[in-house]
Amino acid sequence: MRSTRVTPSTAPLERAFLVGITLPRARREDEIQNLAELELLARSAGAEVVGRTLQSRTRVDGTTFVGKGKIEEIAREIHDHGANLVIFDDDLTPAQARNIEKILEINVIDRTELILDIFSRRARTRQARIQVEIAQLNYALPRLRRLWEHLGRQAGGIGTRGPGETQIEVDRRKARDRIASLERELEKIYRGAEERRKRREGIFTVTIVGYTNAGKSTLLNRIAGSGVLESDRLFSTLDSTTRRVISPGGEPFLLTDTIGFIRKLPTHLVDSFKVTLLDVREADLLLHVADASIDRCEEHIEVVNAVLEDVLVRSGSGKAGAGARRGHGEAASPSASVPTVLVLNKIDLIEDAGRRNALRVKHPDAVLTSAATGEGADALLEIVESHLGKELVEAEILVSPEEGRVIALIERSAKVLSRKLAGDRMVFRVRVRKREVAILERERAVRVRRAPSS
Ligand SMILES: Nc1nc2c(ncn2[C@@H]2O[C@H](COP(=O)(O)OP(=O)(O)OP(=O)(O)O)[C@@H](O)[C@H]2O)c(=O)[nH]1
Ligand SMILES: [Mg+2]
Repeated sequence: MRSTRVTPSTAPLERAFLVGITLPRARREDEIQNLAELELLARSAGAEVVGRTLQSRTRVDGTTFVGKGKIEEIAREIHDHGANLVIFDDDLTPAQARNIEKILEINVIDRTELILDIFSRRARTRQARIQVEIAQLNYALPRLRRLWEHLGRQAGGIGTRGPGETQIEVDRRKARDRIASLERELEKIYRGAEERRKRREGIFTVTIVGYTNAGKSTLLNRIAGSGVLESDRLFSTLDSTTRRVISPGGEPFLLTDTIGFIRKLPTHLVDSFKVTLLDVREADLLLHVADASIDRCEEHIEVVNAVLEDVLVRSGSGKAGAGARRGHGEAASPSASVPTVLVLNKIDLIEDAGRRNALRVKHPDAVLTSAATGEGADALLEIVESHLGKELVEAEILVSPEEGRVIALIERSAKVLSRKLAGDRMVFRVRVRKREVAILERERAVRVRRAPSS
């Protein structure tokens, strides 16, 4: 298995101080975990976390988010730790951010800005870059004034990359024009992707979804043996990667790795990543990968289900709906008609047999895997195969040997059981999806005879 790993290139530039609050209805334990996740995010953005604080409040302060006294305390901590960046775990209004910056005289960003920054660092393809830039511009629009103040003071830090850096002089109108033009470009890319999807229509498509860092890319690499970036940083994958895989029984299917989800995923991102997330809507089977080794496993599963629902409902998919039907062997999933298999990954890290059993009891239909060691991969492939098998029929396809394109199509999308030349025709005996038979029947050069049993 080939894999590329991210290695930190230089010493961290930013020394970040993290701030969270606990409101009356939240559990302090949860907020501590949330801050730990914020720390992972900050580190993924290349910052070093030098301190943190969690304040219990009855409500959010409209002017400075946390209370005045707390801000003064933060000011002292920043000084003591030599921090040069403050990151709030919740989204700040433009006014709050401005006010806090005035007092602290230091770069202040919120969770959304941090996530957008990570995305902008990770974006590699044109599509991902456009998606991130649209999200950044939409986020920046109501905050332009603050952004310009920012840039007047310092540049190059977390949260100041992207549109701000290159378009310091643009006004709102220009930003909107830019968004419109990016959206047009995205639309073109989208149409290209549509074409590609049409071409692969008929092949069983399995899409891997899950919380960031759950091991989705590692699982894809394990199953498809391909070099997709896997790393312990958050949001390593921004673009969907699709690999063609042959099941143990010899049936081809497509396996797609997607962007990770996270608690409080910025809305702008969900919107602009819709193209990527089409892979979710159009899947025949979803593999929901969760990191079973962490305390928050259940919570992450719920977050992913909620984002899936958001994506499916807001993108107007007919597959979504409130009354999600749950078939046997399928995880509780909002993606109604897309069957979903829950994959509890990283079980190599769970040595305690009691904990493994508890997982099995809680999720009787889930597959326990370790993408790292390969444990459970065969069981997972069997499940994929059983879903795939439900849709397969045997057929005989007659085609002229000159029809190279059609022959390639047959060989790509079907399991060829035998092939022979009969007169001026090639006769393929295949096991293939019903949908694929329908597609082949549309080809003029082809005659399809379904096997009597199907
Ligand atoms: N011990 C152990 N580590 C794993 C396993 N699967 C993945 N990892 C590690 O977990 C980290 C995240 O793995 P990825 O495959 O990059 O996770 P991902 O879900 O693709 O993450 P994003 O693309 O960032 O959303 C990497 O350091 C992997 O080596 C596993 O089964 N066991
Ligand atoms: Mg990944």
